[in-house]
Amino acid sequence: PDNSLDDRIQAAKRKVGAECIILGHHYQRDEVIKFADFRGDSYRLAKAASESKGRYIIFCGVHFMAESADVLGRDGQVVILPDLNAGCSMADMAEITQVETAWEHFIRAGITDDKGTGVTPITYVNSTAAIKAFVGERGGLVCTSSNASGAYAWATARNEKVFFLPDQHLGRNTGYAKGIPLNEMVVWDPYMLNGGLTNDQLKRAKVILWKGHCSVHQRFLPEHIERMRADYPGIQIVAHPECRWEVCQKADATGSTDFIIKFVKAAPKGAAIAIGTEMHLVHRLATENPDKTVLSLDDNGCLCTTMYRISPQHLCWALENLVDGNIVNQIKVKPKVKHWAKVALDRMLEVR
Ligand code: CIZ
Ligand code: SF4
Repeated sequence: PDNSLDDRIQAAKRKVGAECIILGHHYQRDEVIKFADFRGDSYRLAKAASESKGRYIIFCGVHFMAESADVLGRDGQVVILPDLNAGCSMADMAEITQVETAWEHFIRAGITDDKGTGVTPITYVNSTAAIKAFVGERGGLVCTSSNASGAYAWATARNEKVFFLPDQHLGRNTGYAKGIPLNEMVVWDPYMLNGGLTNDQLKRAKVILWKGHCSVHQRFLPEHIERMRADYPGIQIVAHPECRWEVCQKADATGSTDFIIKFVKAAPKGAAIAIGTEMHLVHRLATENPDKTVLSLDDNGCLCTTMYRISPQHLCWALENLVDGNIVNQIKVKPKVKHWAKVALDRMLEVR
C-alpha cells in the first residue's frame, strides 16, 4: 500500500484549512471516510452542506448528493465530487423527460393539473436536480430514507394521491407503514405505453410508484432472513427501506443508515445483528462493535460500485488541486433548475 497518500491528503487538507469541509456518506470506503469532517446519511449530509460556512465542500458520496449540496449551499460556495463517475443506478432510472411524459399522462387522465392539484409528487433524494425541481414546482417535496414517513404525511395533507419517485421499494414500504394497503398502490413503468396502467387504475390508486430500485439493496431476499434466523437463533434483522417490501416485512426494524448505526450501538453486548445495507457500512459496524456479532444479511456482501469509485487517490487529487488554486470536478446545478430544486429540498429539511 502507498502510505504516503495519507500524508499527502492530510498535508493538503491542512493547507486549505477551514475553507474546505469534507463530507462523507456512510457507504464510503474506510480509506476515504476517515478524512471526512462530517459523516452521515443523505439527510444529515444535506443539512451539513446547507449549514457549512467554508468556501469549498468536497463531497465523498455520489453525484445527486453533490448536486443537492450545490443547491442548498451559499452563493459562491463550490461543491467538488472527487470522481465524476460516482453516480447512482437508482437515480439513473428516472429521467426528467420520462417524468414529464408521465405527468402529462396524469393530466390527460384527469387526476391532476400542472400545479399538482390532485397528486402530490415526492422524490427520494436519490434523483437528479431536474426531477427535484419538477417536483418542487408542482407542490411536492424531496424525502430521504430518514424522513420518508413525515414526507408522506406532508404530501397527503395536501392531496390524497401521491406520486413517488424513483424508488418503488421506499415508496411502497413507507406507504404501507402509513396504512395504505398494497392494492391501493400501482407501479408506473416508464418503458411501457401509458406506464402500463389504465386510467381507471390511476384514478383508484392512492400511490403511484415509479418503477425504479437500488440494485444493491434489491439483492437482499426474504430467504436470507430465514437462513439467518435458522443459523443464529435470536438474531435481530435490520434492513434499509430500499430493500424489497417482503424483506422489510420480515425484518425486526427498518431505517436509514443513521438509524442502522444507532440500532447496532444500542444493542446489548453479545447481541447478533444482521444488516441489509451496503457492505462498507456493515464491515465498519462490525469492527466498531467487537462485543457484538454484526453480519451482512447476504453472506456475499452487497457493494455499491459507484460509491466505491471515490478513492483516496481522487480525494488527494481534488485537495492538492485546491492547494494550487485549481477547482476540479465542480458540480454546478443550472440556475433555472436550482430555484425549484431548492424549494423541494427546503421542504425536505423542514419535515422530520
Ligand atoms: O443511497 C443510499 O442508499 C442512501 C442515501 C442511504 C442512506 O440512508 O443514507
Ligand atoms: Fe444508489 Fe443504491 Fe448506491 Fe445508494 S446504494 S448510491 S441507491 S446504487
